Amino acid sequence: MYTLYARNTAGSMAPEALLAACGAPFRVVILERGPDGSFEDFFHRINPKAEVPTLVLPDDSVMTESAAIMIHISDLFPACGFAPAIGSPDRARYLRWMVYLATTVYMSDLRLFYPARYSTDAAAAEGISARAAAMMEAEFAIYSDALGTGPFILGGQMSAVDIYAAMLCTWVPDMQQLFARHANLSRMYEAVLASPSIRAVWDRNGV
Ligand SMILES: N[C@@H](CCC(=O)N[C@@H](CS)C(=O)NCC(=O)O)C(=O)O
Repeated sequence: MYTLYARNTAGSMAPEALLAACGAPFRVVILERGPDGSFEDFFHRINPKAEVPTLVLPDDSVMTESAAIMIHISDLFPACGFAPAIGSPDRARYLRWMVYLATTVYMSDLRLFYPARYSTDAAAAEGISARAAAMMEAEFAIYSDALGTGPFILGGQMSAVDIYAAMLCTWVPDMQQLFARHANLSRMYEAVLASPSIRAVWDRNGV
């Protein structure tokens, strides 16, 4: 049994959708914040960085880092077809864009919404957010070009990268405007959400 520590709509949504789509046995533990905004003490003992997603594996080892979790789960459930096998021609492209999204769009999103965490100068927050929004737009534009008519990053075959990208789209303050600018992202998002098990996780998260 996998245990996914999560917050609705946060970075745990893609791993939750992947676990569901793979038919993996898992439970979701939704974390609550204390009055000071921090997570409960027990969670800091599981993940010293106190971030979601945090996944406890069946052997009780702990995995963090959303992209690593996506890659690991997809590899463990090859029958689901969400990861090209090691050595297959698509593997490099799959890894490239998974890590791209985790290190660019995800990080820009954090700076956009939590600017105070990125400077000791409170006055800098507005500029950090504004710059992050611009960077996120440029990063999505690069990803949209890479998608082409896809609809997925590997063409006709959905992979874990697409689930991850769909989650990141939901964090854009105006997702419909994003889709108006980037038809490739819109097409990819609709194709990912056509999966009933993924749609059900989006619904459970309240998206
Ligand atoms: N690099 C990490 C980032 C995880 C992360 O920053 N998660 C956010 C939510 S999306 C979080 O839990 N932040 C802690 C907080 O908000 O207190 C990953 O890819 O999993």
